[in-house]
Amino acid sequence: MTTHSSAPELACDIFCAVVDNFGDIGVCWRLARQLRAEHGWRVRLFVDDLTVFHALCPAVDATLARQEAMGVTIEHWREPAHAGDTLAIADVVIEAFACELPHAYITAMARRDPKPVWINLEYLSGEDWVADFHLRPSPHPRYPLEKSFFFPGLGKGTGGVLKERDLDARRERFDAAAWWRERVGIERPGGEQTVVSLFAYENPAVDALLAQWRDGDAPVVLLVPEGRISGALARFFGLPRFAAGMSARAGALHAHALGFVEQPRFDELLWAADINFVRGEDSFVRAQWAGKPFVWHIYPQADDAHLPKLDAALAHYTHTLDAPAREAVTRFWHAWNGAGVPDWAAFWRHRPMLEKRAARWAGELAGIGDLAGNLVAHVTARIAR
Ligand code: TRH
Repeated sequence: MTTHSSAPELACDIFCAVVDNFGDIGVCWRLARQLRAEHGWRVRLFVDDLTVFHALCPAVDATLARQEAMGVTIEHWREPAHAGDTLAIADVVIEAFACELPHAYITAMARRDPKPVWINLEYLSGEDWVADFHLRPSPHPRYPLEKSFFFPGLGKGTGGVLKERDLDARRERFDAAAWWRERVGIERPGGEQTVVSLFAYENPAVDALLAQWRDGDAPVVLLVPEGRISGALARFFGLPRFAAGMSARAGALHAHALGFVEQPRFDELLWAADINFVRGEDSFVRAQWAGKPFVWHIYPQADDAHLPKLDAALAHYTHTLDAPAREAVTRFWHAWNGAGVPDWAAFWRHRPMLEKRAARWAGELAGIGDLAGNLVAHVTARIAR
Protein backbone atom coordinates (compact mmCIF):
# COMPACT_ATOMS: atom_id res chain seq x y z
CA MET A 1 0.00 0.00 0.00
CA THR A 2 1.24 3.47 -0.79
CA THR A 3 1.05 6.21 1.83
CA HIS A 4 2.10 9.67 0.85
CA SER A 5 2.91 12.13 3.57
CA SER A 6 4.57 15.21 2.09
CA ALA A 7 2.33 17.66 0.26
CA PRO A 8 4.05 18.43 -3.05
CA GLU A 9 5.04 15.61 -5.36
CA LEU A 10 8.71 16.38 -5.67
CA ALA A 11 10.86 14.98 -8.42
CA CYS A 12 14.11 13.41 -7.30
CA ASP A 13 17.09 12.09 -9.25
CA ILE A 14 19.43 9.68 -7.49
CA PHE A 15 22.81 8.91 -9.07
CA CYS A 16 24.48 5.66 -8.04
CA ALA A 17 27.83 4.31 -9.23
CA VAL A 18 28.38 0.72 -8.20
CA VAL A 19 31.90 0.47 -6.77
CA ASP A 20 31.70 -3.21 -5.92
CA ASN A 21 29.42 -5.63 -4.10
CA PHE A 22 25.78 -4.80 -3.50
CA GLY A 23 25.85 -2.03 -0.92
CA ASP A 24 25.91 1.05 -3.16
CA ILE A 25 22.87 0.05 -5.16
CA GLY A 26 21.43 -1.70 -2.09
CA VAL A 27 21.20 1.59 -0.19
CA CYS A 28 20.08 3.64 -3.23
CA TRP A 29 17.38 1.20 -4.24
CA ARG A 30 16.00 1.04 -0.72
CA LEU A 31 16.01 4.83 -0.46
CA ALA A 32 14.40 5.24 -3.90
CA ARG A 33 11.58 2.85 -3.06
CA GLN A 34 10.95 4.52 0.25
CA LEU A 35 10.90 8.06 -1.16
CA ARG A 36 8.37 6.86 -3.72
CA ALA A 37 6.16 4.71 -1.51
CA GLU A 38 6.19 6.70 1.73
CA HIS A 39 6.69 10.26 0.57
CA GLY A 40 5.14 10.22 -2.88
CA TRP A 41 8.23 11.60 -4.62
CA ARG A 42 8.72 10.93 -8.33
CA VAL A 43 12.05 9.14 -8.29
CA ARG A 44 14.47 8.51 -11.12
CA LEU A 45 17.44 6.30 -10.28
CA PHE A 46 20.56 6.43 -12.46
CA VAL A 47 22.64 3.29 -12.02
CA ASP A 48 25.77 2.37 -13.94
CA ASP A 49 25.61 -1.39 -13.31
CA LEU A 50 22.23 -2.97 -13.96
CA THR A 51 23.56 -6.51 -13.63
CA VAL A 52 24.28 -5.99 -9.95
CA PHE A 53 20.94 -4.21 -9.63
CA HIS A 54 19.21 -7.22 -11.24
CA ALA A 55 20.40 -9.42 -8.35
CA LEU A 56 18.56 -7.20 -5.85
CA CYS A 57 15.56 -6.67 -8.09
CA PRO A 58 15.05 -9.45 -10.65
CA ALA A 59 12.44 -7.29 -12.44
CA VAL A 60 15.28 -5.02 -13.63
CA ASP A 61 16.28 -5.91 -17.19
CA ALA A 62 20.00 -5.20 -17.57
CA THR A 63 19.62 -4.57 -21.33
CA LEU A 64 17.20 -1.63 -21.08
CA ALA A 65 18.20 2.01 -21.13
CA ARG A 66 15.09 3.07 -19.24
CA GLN A 67 12.50 1.12 -17.32
CA GLU A 68 10.27 1.27 -14.31
CA ALA A 69 10.25 -0.94 -11.21
CA MET A 70 8.16 -0.50 -8.07
CA GLY A 71 7.13 2.98 -9.17
CA VAL A 72 10.74 4.15 -9.66
CA THR A 73 12.12 5.11 -13.08
CA ILE A 74 15.46 3.43 -13.62
CA GLU A 75 17.95 4.84 -16.11
CA HIS A 76 21.01 2.92 -17.15
CA TRP A 77 23.77 5.44 -16.49
CA ARG A 78 25.78 4.34 -19.50
CA GLU A 79 28.86 6.53 -19.38
CA PRO A 80 30.01 9.29 -17.09
CA ALA A 81 28.55 11.95 -19.42
CA HIS A 82 25.12 10.38 -19.76
CA ALA A 83 22.51 12.30 -17.79
CA GLY A 84 19.22 11.10 -19.17
CA ASP A 85 18.00 12.01 -22.61
CA THR A 86 15.80 14.88 -21.56
CA LEU A 87 18.07 16.54 -19.00
CA ALA A 88 14.99 17.53 -17.03
CA ILE A 89 16.51 18.49 -13.72
CA ALA A 90 14.66 17.27 -10.66
CA ASP A 91 13.72 19.31 -7.57
CA VAL A 92 16.08 17.17 -5.51
CA VAL A 93 19.34 15.68 -6.74
CA ILE A 94 21.08 13.02 -4.69
CA GLU A 95 24.57 11.90 -5.59
CA ALA A 96 25.27 8.76 -3.66
CA PHE A 97 28.63 8.19 -2.03
CA ALA A 98 30.38 11.06 -3.80
CA CYS A 99 29.84 9.66 -7.27
CA GLU A 100 30.46 12.39 -9.80
CA LEU A 101 27.45 13.92 -11.53
CA PRO A 102 27.66 14.34 -15.32
CA HIS A 103 29.00 17.77 -16.17
CA ALA A 104 26.07 18.56 -18.48
CA TYR A 105 23.73 17.78 -15.62
CA ILE A 106 25.53 20.16 -13.26
CA THR A 107 25.42 23.01 -15.76
CA ALA A 108 21.71 22.36 -16.30
CA MET A 109 21.23 22.41 -12.51
CA ALA A 110 22.91 25.81 -12.43
CA ARG A 111 20.52 27.11 -15.10
CA ARG A 112 17.42 25.82 -13.34
CA ASP A 113 15.17 28.21 -11.46
CA PRO A 114 14.62 27.48 -8.65
CA LYS A 115 17.86 25.65 -8.05
CA PRO A 116 17.49 22.01 -7.08
CA VAL A 117 18.32 20.84 -3.57
CA TRP A 118 21.60 19.00 -4.08
CA ILE A 119 22.63 16.35 -1.61
CA ASN A 120 25.65 14.14 -1.37
CA LEU A 121 24.61 11.03 0.52
CA GLU A 122 27.63 9.71 2.41
CA TYR A 123 28.50 6.24 3.68
CA LEU A 124 27.30 5.29 7.13
CA SER A 125 29.61 5.77 10.08
CA GLY A 126 28.91 5.71 13.81
CA GLU A 127 31.82 8.05 14.56
CA ASP A 128 31.17 11.18 16.64
CA TRP A 129 32.40 13.69 14.06
CA VAL A 130 29.56 12.69 11.75
CA ALA A 131 27.02 14.81 13.65
CA ASP A 132 29.22 17.91 13.17
CA PHE A 133 29.45 17.44 9.44
CA HIS A 134 25.89 16.30 8.78
CA LEU A 135 24.07 18.78 6.50
CA ARG A 136 27.08 21.06 6.15
CA PRO A 137 26.70 23.09 2.96
CA SER A 138 29.42 23.32 0.37
CA PRO A 139 29.19 25.99 -2.33
CA HIS A 140 30.16 24.88 -5.81
CA PRO A 141 33.47 26.51 -6.85
CA ARG A 142 32.16 27.59 -10.30
CA TYR A 143 28.38 27.56 -10.35
CA PRO A 144 25.73 29.21 -8.16
CA LEU A 145 24.94 25.89 -6.54
CA GLU A 146 25.23 24.57 -3.04
CA LYS A 147 25.52 20.94 -2.08
CA SER A 148 24.89 19.56 1.40
CA PHE A 149 26.48 16.49 2.88
CA PHE A 150 23.98 14.09 4.32
CA PHE A 151 25.60 11.72 6.79
CA PRO A 152 23.86 8.55 7.88
CA GLY A 153 24.79 7.70 11.44
CA LEU A 154 23.99 5.82 14.60
CA GLY A 155 23.81 8.77 16.98
CA LYS A 156 21.85 11.95 17.60
CA GLY A 157 22.36 14.81 15.15
CA THR A 158 23.07 12.51 12.21
CA GLY A 159 20.86 11.47 9.30
CA GLY A 160 20.09 8.09 10.91
CA VAL A 161 19.66 4.95 8.82
CA LEU A 162 16.93 3.72 6.50
CA LYS A 163 13.90 2.08 8.03
CA GLU A 164 10.63 1.50 6.22
CA ARG A 165 7.45 2.35 8.07
CA ASP A 166 6.05 -1.15 7.72
CA LEU A 167 9.24 -2.99 8.67
CA ASP A 168 8.31 -3.88 12.25
CA ALA A 169 4.84 -4.97 11.19
CA ARG A 170 6.31 -7.18 8.47
CA ARG A 171 8.67 -8.73 10.99
CA GLU A 172 5.82 -9.42 13.40
CA ARG A 173 3.82 -11.11 10.63
CA PHE A 174 6.79 -13.24 9.55
CA ASP A 175 5.81 -16.90 9.24
CA ALA A 176 9.01 -18.65 10.28
CA ALA A 177 7.71 -22.20 9.82
CA ALA A 178 6.66 -21.50 6.23
CA TRP A 179 9.97 -19.75 5.53
CA TRP A 180 12.05 -22.74 6.65
CA ARG A 181 10.06 -25.10 4.47
CA GLU A 182 10.18 -22.85 1.43
CA ARG A 183 13.73 -21.50 1.64
CA VAL A 184 15.70 -24.25 3.35
CA GLY A 185 13.50 -27.26 2.65
CA ILE A 186 13.44 -28.44 6.28
CA GLU A 187 11.24 -27.93 9.31
CA ARG A 188 12.10 -24.99 11.53
CA PRO A 189 14.84 -26.10 13.99
CA GLY A 190 13.86 -26.46 17.63
CA GLY A 191 15.06 -24.11 20.34
CA GLU A 192 17.96 -26.37 21.33
CA GLN A 193 19.65 -25.55 18.02
CA THR A 194 21.31 -22.21 17.42
CA VAL A 195 20.53 -20.77 14.00
CA VAL A 196 23.30 -18.61 12.55
CA SER A 197 23.12 -16.64 9.30
CA LEU A 198 26.44 -15.89 7.63
CA PHE A 199 26.73 -13.06 5.09
CA ALA A 200 30.37 -12.04 4.93
CA TYR A 201 33.37 -11.31 2.76
CA GLU A 202 36.20 -13.82 2.52
CA ASN A 203 37.38 -14.10 6.12
CA PRO A 204 40.41 -15.96 7.47
CA ALA A 205 38.63 -16.30 10.84
CA VAL A 206 35.86 -18.44 9.41
CA ASP A 207 37.76 -21.75 9.61
CA ALA A 208 38.28 -21.45 13.36
CA LEU A 209 34.64 -20.59 13.86
CA LEU A 210 33.37 -23.45 11.71
CA ALA A 211 35.60 -25.84 13.64
CA GLN A 212 34.25 -24.54 16.96
CA TRP A 213 30.67 -25.02 15.81
CA ARG A 214 31.50 -28.50 14.51
CA ASP A 215 33.17 -29.53 17.77
CA GLY A 216 30.76 -27.78 20.13
CA ASP A 217 28.21 -29.43 22.45
CA ALA A 218 25.23 -27.52 21.08
CA PRO A 219 23.91 -28.06 17.55
CA VAL A 220 24.36 -25.14 15.16
CA VAL A 221 22.30 -24.65 11.99
CA LEU A 222 24.16 -22.37 9.62
CA LEU A 223 22.47 -20.48 6.78
CA VAL A 224 24.87 -19.15 4.15
CA PRO A 225 23.68 -17.02 1.24
CA GLU A 226 25.76 -17.89 -1.77
CA GLY A 227 28.58 -15.40 -2.18
CA ARG A 228 32.10 -14.45 -1.26
CA ILE A 229 32.36 -16.72 1.80
CA SER A 230 30.97 -19.81 0.00
CA GLY A 231 34.41 -21.02 -1.14
CA ALA A 232 35.60 -21.26 2.46
CA LEU A 233 32.54 -23.34 3.37
CA ALA A 234 33.19 -25.67 0.45
CA ARG A 235 36.81 -26.15 1.50
CA PHE A 236 35.83 -26.77 5.11
CA PHE A 237 33.36 -29.49 4.15
CA GLY A 238 35.63 -30.92 1.43
CA LEU A 239 33.13 -30.11 -1.33
CA PRO A 240 33.83 -28.74 -4.82
CA ARG A 241 31.45 -25.83 -4.11
CA PHE A 242 28.81 -24.79 -1.63
CA ALA A 243 26.05 -23.59 -3.92
CA ALA A 244 22.41 -22.71 -3.26
CA GLY A 245 20.37 -25.77 -2.31
CA MET A 246 23.36 -27.72 -0.96
CA SER A 247 23.69 -28.84 2.66
CA ALA A 248 26.61 -30.27 4.59
CA ARG A 249 27.10 -31.73 8.02
CA ALA A 250 30.13 -32.07 10.29
CA GLY A 251 29.83 -32.88 13.99
CA ALA A 252 27.37 -30.50 15.62
CA LEU A 253 27.31 -28.22 12.57
CA HIS A 254 24.68 -28.46 9.84
CA ALA A 255 25.09 -25.89 7.08
CA HIS A 256 22.71 -24.90 4.27
CA ALA A 257 23.58 -22.75 1.27
CA LEU A 258 20.83 -20.37 0.14
CA GLY A 259 20.27 -18.58 -3.14
CA PHE A 260 20.40 -14.79 -3.35
CA VAL A 261 16.92 -13.32 -2.93
CA GLU A 262 15.40 -10.00 -3.98
CA GLN A 263 16.15 -7.26 -1.50
CA PRO A 264 12.78 -6.97 0.28
CA ARG A 265 13.09 -10.66 1.21
CA PHE A 266 16.60 -10.42 2.64
CA ASP A 267 15.22 -9.43 6.06
CA GLU A 268 13.50 -12.80 6.39
CA LEU A 269 16.86 -14.51 6.69
CA LEU A 270 17.74 -12.24 9.62
CA TRP A 271 14.38 -12.86 11.29
CA ALA A 272 14.78 -16.62 10.91
CA ALA A 273 18.18 -16.76 12.62
CA ASP A 274 19.17 -16.41 16.29
CA ILE A 275 22.29 -14.46 15.39
CA ASN A 276 23.29 -12.75 12.16
CA PHE A 277 26.71 -12.22 10.67
CA VAL A 278 26.35 -9.27 8.30
CA ARG A 279 28.67 -7.02 6.33
CA GLY A 280 29.10 -3.71 4.50
CA GLU A 281 26.41 -1.15 5.16
CA ASP A 282 22.88 -2.15 4.27
CA SER A 283 22.83 -5.66 5.77
CA PHE A 284 24.54 -4.21 8.87
CA VAL A 285 21.60 -1.84 9.28
CA ARG A 286 19.02 -4.54 8.60
CA ALA A 287 20.55 -6.75 11.30
CA GLN A 288 20.06 -3.94 13.80
CA TRP A 289 16.37 -3.64 12.89
CA ALA A 290 15.99 -7.43 13.18
CA GLY A 291 16.50 -7.00 16.93
CA LYS A 292 18.77 -10.06 17.15
CA PRO A 293 22.41 -10.31 18.22
CA PHE A 294 24.70 -9.69 15.26
CA VAL A 295 28.34 -9.57 14.23
CA TRP A 296 29.58 -7.05 11.69
CA HIS A 297 32.16 -7.76 8.99
CA ILE A 298 32.94 -4.18 8.06
CA TYR A 299 33.95 -3.27 4.49
CA PRO A 300 37.75 -3.14 4.67
CA GLN A 301 39.34 0.14 3.61
CA ALA A 302 42.90 1.18 2.82
CA ASP A 303 45.12 2.03 5.82
CA ASP A 304 42.64 0.36 8.16
CA ALA A 305 40.39 3.41 7.93
CA HIS A 306 37.48 1.09 8.75
CA LEU A 307 38.73 0.19 12.23
CA PRO A 308 37.65 3.43 13.97
CA LYS A 309 34.23 2.93 12.36
CA LEU A 310 34.04 -0.57 13.75
CA ASP A 311 34.88 0.68 17.24
CA ALA A 312 32.43 3.56 16.95
CA ALA A 313 29.63 1.13 16.10
CA LEU A 314 30.69 -1.07 19.01
CA ALA A 315 30.57 1.90 21.36
CA HIS A 316 26.97 2.68 20.37
CA TYR A 317 25.83 -0.88 20.43
CA THR A 318 27.52 -2.11 23.61
CA HIS A 319 27.46 0.93 25.90
CA THR A 320 24.77 -0.45 28.20
CA LEU A 321 26.21 -3.97 28.46
CA ASP A 322 28.10 -5.03 31.57
CA ALA A 323 31.88 -5.11 31.27
CA PRO A 324 32.31 -8.88 30.61
CA ALA A 325 29.65 -8.90 27.88
CA ARG A 326 31.02 -5.72 26.32
CA GLU A 327 34.51 -7.17 26.28
CA ALA A 328 33.32 -10.44 24.79
CA VAL A 329 31.45 -8.68 21.98
CA THR A 330 34.37 -6.36 21.28
CA ARG A 331 36.85 -9.21 21.20
CA PHE A 332 34.63 -11.28 18.94
CA TRP A 333 33.92 -8.46 16.47
CA HIS A 334 37.62 -7.58 16.39
CA ALA A 335 38.55 -11.21 15.71
CA TRP A 336 35.96 -11.38 12.94
CA ASN A 337 37.61 -8.31 11.43
CA GLY A 338 41.15 -9.59 11.45
CA ALA A 339 42.45 -9.08 15.00
CA GLY A 340 42.71 -12.38 16.83
CA VAL A 341 40.86 -15.69 16.75
CA PRO A 342 37.11 -15.74 17.43
CA ASP A 343 36.03 -17.60 20.57
CA TRP A 344 32.41 -18.58 20.02
CA ALA A 345 31.80 -20.05 23.49
CA ALA A 346 33.14 -16.96 25.27
CA PHE A 347 30.93 -14.76 23.10
CA TRP A 348 27.71 -16.76 23.03
CA ARG A 349 27.77 -17.28 26.80
CA HIS A 350 26.28 -13.78 26.89
CA ARG A 351 23.39 -14.68 24.59
CA PRO A 352 20.53 -13.67 26.96
CA MET A 353 22.09 -10.27 27.57
CA LEU A 354 22.86 -9.77 23.88
CA GLU A 355 19.29 -10.59 22.94
CA LYS A 356 17.95 -8.03 25.37
CA ARG A 357 20.42 -5.46 24.20
CA ALA A 358 19.64 -6.02 20.52
CA ALA A 359 15.95 -5.29 21.06
CA ARG A 360 16.69 -2.16 23.08
CA TRP A 361 19.28 -0.92 20.62
CA ALA A 362 16.74 -1.12 17.78
CA GLY A 363 14.56 1.21 19.86
CA GLU A 364 17.42 3.62 20.54
CA LEU A 365 18.35 3.71 16.86
CA ALA A 366 14.76 4.35 15.83
CA GLY A 367 14.86 7.41 18.09
CA ILE A 368 17.11 9.20 15.57
CA GLY A 369 14.39 8.96 12.94
CA ASP A 370 14.66 7.13 9.67
CA LEU A 371 17.02 8.40 7.01
CA ALA A 372 14.40 8.88 4.29
CA GLY A 373 12.16 10.84 6.66
CA ASN A 374 15.10 12.94 7.86
CA LEU A 375 16.11 13.65 4.28
CA VAL A 376 12.58 14.66 3.30
CA ALA A 377 12.41 17.00 6.31
CA HIS A 378 15.70 18.62 5.29
CA VAL A 379 14.57 19.08 1.69
CA THR A 380 11.19 20.45 2.72
CA ALA A 381 12.87 23.00 4.98
CA ARG A 382 15.29 23.98 2.21
CA ILE A 383 12.53 24.47 -0.32
CA ALA A 384 10.46 26.57 2.10
CA ARG A 385 13.45 28.85 2.76
O1 TRH B 1 27.47 -5.97 -0.60
P1 TRH B 1 28.12 -5.23 0.49
O2 TRH B 1 29.41 -5.74 0.91
O3 TRH B 1 28.24 -3.73 0.11
C1 TRH B 1 29.35 -2.94 0.41
C2 TRH B 1 29.09 -1.93 1.45
O4 TRH B 1 27.93 -1.21 1.20
C3 TRH B 1 30.26 -0.99 1.56
O5 TRH B 1 30.00 -0.01 2.51
C4 TRH B 1 30.49 -0.37 0.23
O6 TRH B 1 31.56 0.47 0.28
C5 TRH B 1 30.76 -1.47 -0.74
O7 TRH B 1 29.63 -2.32 -0.80
C6 TRH B 1 31.02 -0.92 -2.10
O8 TRH B 1 27.17 -5.28 1.79
P2 TRH B 1 25.79 -4.55 2.09
O9 TRH B 1 25.95 -3.08 2.21
O10 TRH B 1 25.22 -5.25 3.22
O11 TRH B 1 24.89 -4.83 0.82
C7 TRH B 1 24.36 -6.09 0.55
C8 TRH B 1 22.98 -5.92 -0.05
O12 TRH B 1 22.55 -7.16 -0.62
C9 TRH B 1 21.93 -5.54 0.98
O13 TRH B 1 21.07 -4.55 0.43
C10 TRH B 1 21.14 -6.81 1.19
C11 TRH B 1 21.24 -7.41 -0.18
N1 TRH B 1 20.96 -8.85 -0.28
C12 TRH B 1 19.83 -9.25 -0.98
O14 TRH B 1 19.07 -8.43 -1.47
N2 TRH B 1 19.58 -10.58 -1.09
C13 TRH B 1 20.39 -11.53 -0.54
O15 TRH B 1 20.10 -12.74 -0.67
C14 TRH B 1 21.54 -11.09 0.18
C15 TRH B 1 22.44 -12.11 0.81
C16 TRH B 1 21.80 -9.75 0.28
